[in-house]
Amino acid sequence: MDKKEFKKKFKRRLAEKFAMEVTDASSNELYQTLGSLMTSAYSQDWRETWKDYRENNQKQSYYFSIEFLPGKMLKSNLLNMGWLELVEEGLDELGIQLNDLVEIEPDMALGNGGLGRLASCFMDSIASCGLPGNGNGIRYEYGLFKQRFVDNYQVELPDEWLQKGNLWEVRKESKAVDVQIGGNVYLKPDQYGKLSPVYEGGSKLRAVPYDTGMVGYQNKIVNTMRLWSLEIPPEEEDRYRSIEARRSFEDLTSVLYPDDSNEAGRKMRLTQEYFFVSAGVQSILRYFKSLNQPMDEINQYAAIHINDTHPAMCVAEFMRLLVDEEQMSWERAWDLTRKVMSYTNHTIMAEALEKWSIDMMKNVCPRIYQIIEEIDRRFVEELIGVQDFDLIQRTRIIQDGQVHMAHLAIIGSHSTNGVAKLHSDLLKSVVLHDFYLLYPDRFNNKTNGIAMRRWVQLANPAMSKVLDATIGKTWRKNSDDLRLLLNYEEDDQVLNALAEAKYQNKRSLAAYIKSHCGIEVSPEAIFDVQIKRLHAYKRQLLNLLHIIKLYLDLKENPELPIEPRVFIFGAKAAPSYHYAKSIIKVINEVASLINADETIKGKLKLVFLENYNVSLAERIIPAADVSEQISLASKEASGTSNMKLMLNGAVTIATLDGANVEIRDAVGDDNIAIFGLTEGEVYQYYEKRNYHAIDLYERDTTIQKVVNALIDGTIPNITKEGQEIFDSLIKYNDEFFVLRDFEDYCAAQMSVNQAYQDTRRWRQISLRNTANAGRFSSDRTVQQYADDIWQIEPLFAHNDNRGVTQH
Ligand code: 475
Repeated sequence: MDKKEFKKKFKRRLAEKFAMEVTDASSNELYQTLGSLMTSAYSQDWRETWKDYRENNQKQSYYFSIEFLPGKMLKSNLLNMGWLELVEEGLDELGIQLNDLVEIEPDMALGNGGLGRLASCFMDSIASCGLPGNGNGIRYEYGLFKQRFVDNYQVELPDEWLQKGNLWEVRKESKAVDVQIGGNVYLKPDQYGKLSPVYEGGSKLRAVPYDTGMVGYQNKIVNTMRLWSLEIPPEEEDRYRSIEARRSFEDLTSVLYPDDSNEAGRKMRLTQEYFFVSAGVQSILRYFKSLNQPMDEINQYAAIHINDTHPAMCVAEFMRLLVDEEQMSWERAWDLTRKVMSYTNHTIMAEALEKWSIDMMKNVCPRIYQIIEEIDRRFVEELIGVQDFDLIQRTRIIQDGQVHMAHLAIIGSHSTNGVAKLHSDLLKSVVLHDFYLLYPDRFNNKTNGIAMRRWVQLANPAMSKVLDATIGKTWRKNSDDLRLLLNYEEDDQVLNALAEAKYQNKRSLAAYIKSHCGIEVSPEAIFDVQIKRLHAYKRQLLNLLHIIKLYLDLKENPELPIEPRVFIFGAKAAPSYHYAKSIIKVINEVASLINADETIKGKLKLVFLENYNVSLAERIIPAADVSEQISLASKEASGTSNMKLMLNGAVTIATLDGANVEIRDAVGDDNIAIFGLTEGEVYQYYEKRNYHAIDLYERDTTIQKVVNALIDGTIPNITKEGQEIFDSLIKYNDEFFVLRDFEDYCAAQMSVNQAYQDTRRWRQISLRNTANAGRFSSDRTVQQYADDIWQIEPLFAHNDNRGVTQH
């Protein structure tokens, strides 16, 4: 399609859909028109991709995730379709700004943070690598809450993302399945004495899939992200006549649980989990049966991936369908289940390790509980006398009245992976050590990655242009080619061009900050960024204490030779996470104090941007000079904002945690500021129980001064919150070693300050960060999953020109 044709089609579609001309149409009508042109254009490829998989009996992977966090899809789809430039120019000629239409699309925010965003980066990469893989999740009516600040406190508003409809989804009524919830199940012998389940009571839920095309990068592949929506089956209408009954039914899948890395343990959450697990597994089996292949070979057609433990019931549901519905023997079914399933662990935080009480599970999915009980019984039976008794007790699925979901996922699958080298090592040596003893071959690492297309090509067109002009365009397909940039680290023209692109991005972020927060910030200042969920272990508090220190130092000596700095935060706190909300309040109050204080001559600014989400990340990241990755070593499984920021040329201040370790290896010690305890030192403290925060506080006058500012009235309006945080450090012994790492952190900050003063050197460091980021592409990550875990291959062209781009 050329520009002329696009304009013609666009005008025609607008006339057909709305009976309008461009000049009369609203942005929303124009957006709908463009979207409809796009979906009808890729639908053909979508159908053909699907047909090709089917006709080739292609093995497919199914990524089960309770969260997906795609953000906006308009530009990403345009880019992957190869339409971006053409549409941008064509619209411009019609007097329409593409970016105005982009604003219309709500962020699709069916996830909390890292885990959900990773799932969406994978969806983009799986399609872009031409791999046959699908997503399976929940179509929440409300996405992650919208964050507003009122009196500097976080308040949460509902995210009604579907209000204006959703362009990209297709409701597939014909593919609906029913999910049985609750009731009683007992086993009854049939005429041959085989036990089959008989269900009594309970209710049937109708699961209706909404499919969204996952468009591959200029390769004609369109995969499917399938999200299940809950409906009342027509035959059950009578039970839901009253408004309350209807409401409580519909509530089941209407909201995403807003806790990141925390297990809420509510019955509704368990229902959500079983709902999308059962619907997804049923639909995989139904598809497989339509292929008329022997059931025994299903592992050659399907790989089911369990993204964290939330979908761990896939193991039991798959067993249920094979044993109860397909009459397969337990042993054969179990062998297949383990071959089909694989599992990723995303966190070592104890409070995130999912456990369900037996009672609740019996209540929500009684048959699944029976099957888990049998898996557990056989697990113990097999190991007794072979393995140490205590080891068996520690690894069994059911313990102390609770079902341990990670145990189910590990025992019922052939692969368990962590998400960065350090994390995978910790799984083997500490967190899942017992399982490593039992199944050493199942453990492996798959370091996370990010969708380079979104995080450079879309988010940072200014830098992308410089890259094209410097190293050619191959980096757009093969991110390892970013390394070619290293040839230019002494080339002032390139260094300046990259710096100019950064400056441009900083100017537009400064404009956003001005219009959204009313705060004036200078694009000449260092933009220092920490963007991630608010969590004690991520240590936004450490960042804040350093800011308070700088402020107090500047108050004492306004001539202090520091580079002007703008500290930028973006973070949501779980609504029930009281401590995290207190941190937000205090950061906001410190911001009010600092930003209004003229005596420090604008050397310091603090901006907490409201409602951090994927779209805001796309604005902040290209403008960042410094990336804060300061979690307590051993706590952050991987991190992915660290990768996005380095890719966009930010210099990282980091602890040796998660993927920071691999970022350090990629750029070398001179191009990153490492500080703080190592994971080994943290474990030493745990073992010896010899950390005493109060000693540090009493000994170190700087720490005293800074920490006292929380309670001595220096910062207004934080009487309660300041005390709470003060107590967490002093009275409750600083669980995350903030004070222990404080001095080292300040030194690292100082070294960054100095490096920035040498402009040329800073630009070189920045260039080296971008140049070495290629390995963190999620294209690489999903290819490793495909090769090592799922054993799936790209579809090769067998007719016409449906070629597949190889990476
Ligand atoms: C890690 N979320 C990051 C990222 O691997 C890592 C959501 C609901 C309930 C419980 N937990 C969650 C997470 O655990 C999560 O997002 N984990 C994150 O996964 C991708 O990069 O280090 O914290």
